[in-house]
Amino acid sequence: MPPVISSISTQLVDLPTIRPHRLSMTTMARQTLVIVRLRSSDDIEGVGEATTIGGLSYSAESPESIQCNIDAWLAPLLIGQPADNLNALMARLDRHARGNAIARSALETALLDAQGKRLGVSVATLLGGAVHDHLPVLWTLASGDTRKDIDEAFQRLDERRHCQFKLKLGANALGEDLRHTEAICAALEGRAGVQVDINQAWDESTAVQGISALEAAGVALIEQPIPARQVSGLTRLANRFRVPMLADEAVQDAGDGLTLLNAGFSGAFALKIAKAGGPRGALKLAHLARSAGVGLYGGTLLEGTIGTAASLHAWSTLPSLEWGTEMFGPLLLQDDIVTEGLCYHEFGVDLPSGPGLGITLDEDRLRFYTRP
Ligand code: MUC
Ligand code: MG
Repeated sequence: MPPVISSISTQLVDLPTIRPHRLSMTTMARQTLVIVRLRSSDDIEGVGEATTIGGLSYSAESPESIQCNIDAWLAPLLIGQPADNLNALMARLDRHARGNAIARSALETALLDAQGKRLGVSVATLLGGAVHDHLPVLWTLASGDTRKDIDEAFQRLDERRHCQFKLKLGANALGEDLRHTEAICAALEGRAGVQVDINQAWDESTAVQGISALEAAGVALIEQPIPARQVSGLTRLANRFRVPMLADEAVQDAGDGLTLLNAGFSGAFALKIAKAGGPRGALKLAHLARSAGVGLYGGTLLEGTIGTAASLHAWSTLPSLEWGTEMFGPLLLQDDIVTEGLCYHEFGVDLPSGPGLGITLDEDRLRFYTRP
């Protein structure tokens, strides 16, 4: 008799950030993790996590909608089903529920964690095997203050924690954003690389003006300058400039990847397990991109340790990530809900060793931060 899924519970966990994190669409003072605990009849528990950014300001799912849709719709589809066949379980979700990629990602993560624990292997092994055990990680400078950002960058460099930095643009007028970026590029020249993420804030003509100046300042990569649905515009920008365009919100999953490739897009893709409904969907996009010769970037939706570990297990199976990763989510949070955090050193992070995700919840701290 195969084990069956006996229960799935969700809880909202609010963790304060180490400083306000300023993006084009919101400023974050805390991050909310939706923690999913999935138990089976063989007494094995798998843990998953869903996050987004600033309630509904990043996507159509909020922490509260993720919790509600898992509890009311997705969990009942899984409870009572054989726990050890991920393909069958995810196909069942596909058949009966639409959308909700972030919620699905948390469920798929919990299923992978449980199956790894059941078989005594890591999630990366379940996904075909890790080819890297240490991945590069950049840091996002988003305090909203140029001087503070420069000080923060030097501190991270001195600690040998990060040597690539991402700036969040689009909340200010273009001129102000350009002065901010030029000052940071000049301060870090020869010591670290700088890339920017506009999170869809510009229209195309502002993007042409902005990207010309950013290219001249030495910015290495331009992420999602214009709205996600403007595929032709993003393709035009990618063809116009030498500095590469990174598609983020425009490429949620392999279907979007195909749309961008068919349009002639020649930039890079940001992978996120949350966008693609889980680690396996993100890898499907990654393999499509690899076949088309498109570069990859291991993206975050500012996950905590559980979601970051799930992403790392997926990224570790890829032969190359041309643009590295931004799996710094746990470092942005003041505290954690696991017994042992991820190990960040030498400008990157270690892949946690299994079984499953290789992460254990700290029940006391989890209780402390859970929303009543
Ligand atoms: C995004 O859009 O890439 C990643 C890093 C960060 O600071 O925000 C996220 C979201
Ligand atoms: Mg982005």
